[in-house]
Amino acid sequence: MNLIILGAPGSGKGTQARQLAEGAGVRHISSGDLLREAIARKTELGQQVEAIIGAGELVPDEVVLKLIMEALADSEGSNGWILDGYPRNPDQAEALEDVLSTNRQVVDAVIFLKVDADTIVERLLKRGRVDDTEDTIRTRLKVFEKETLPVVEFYELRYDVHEINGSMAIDEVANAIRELVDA
Ligand code: B4P
Repeated sequence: MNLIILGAPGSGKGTQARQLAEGAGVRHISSGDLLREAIARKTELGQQVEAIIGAGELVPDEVVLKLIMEALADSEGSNGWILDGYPRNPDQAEALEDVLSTNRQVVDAVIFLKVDADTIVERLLKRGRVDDTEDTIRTRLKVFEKETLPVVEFYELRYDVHEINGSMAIDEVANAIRELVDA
């Protein structure tokens, strides 16, 4: 099973992808986690992206694509993957289509978690990660509307995009995703 989870920051992408991947025995590929790992290890790439993430802006496409390609290559031979946080703009979506067609892989489902902005701000302030300050959250939401919402339209032209209400409790969202994946 190869799945893409789209949604605003704080919509529950990471939360749901982690649970679902564990249950289904597939690889969870989170662009945010890969970038944060690079920052924690103080690699050259990590130092390059730290300030960008702190400001709530998107990291350059070629930097993230490299990490995603490595993770997809690593997951070859597994039962599949769940992509969380990638693609985040139409150019990344195009690049992913190219990589998947080269690897002869297909996308089985695209899920879009929809949550209103006030709920998102409330959730992320509670989490309190380094990029979860009110100003940065507002920037990330603007970036999402401008850059990532067009990705939903990109996929609607190619696949069935399943919209799920991400404002429900974590378990309810998980059940809704599972019903869809098992169908
Ligand atoms: P991400 O790591 O993707 O961070 P995120 O959008 O905030 O979502 P995340 O998955 O972590 O959180 P979730 O909604 O599950 O990106 C961070 C930064 O990395 C970006 O701003 C950007 O700079 C960079 N980046 C990443 N990918 C990139 C790309 N492709 N291109 C360029 N740059 C990129 O959960 C949030 C909180 O809500 C948690 O505390 C959780 O417990 C809570 N929660 C979740 N579901 C809930 C529910 N149903 N009810 C109540 N609380 C819930």
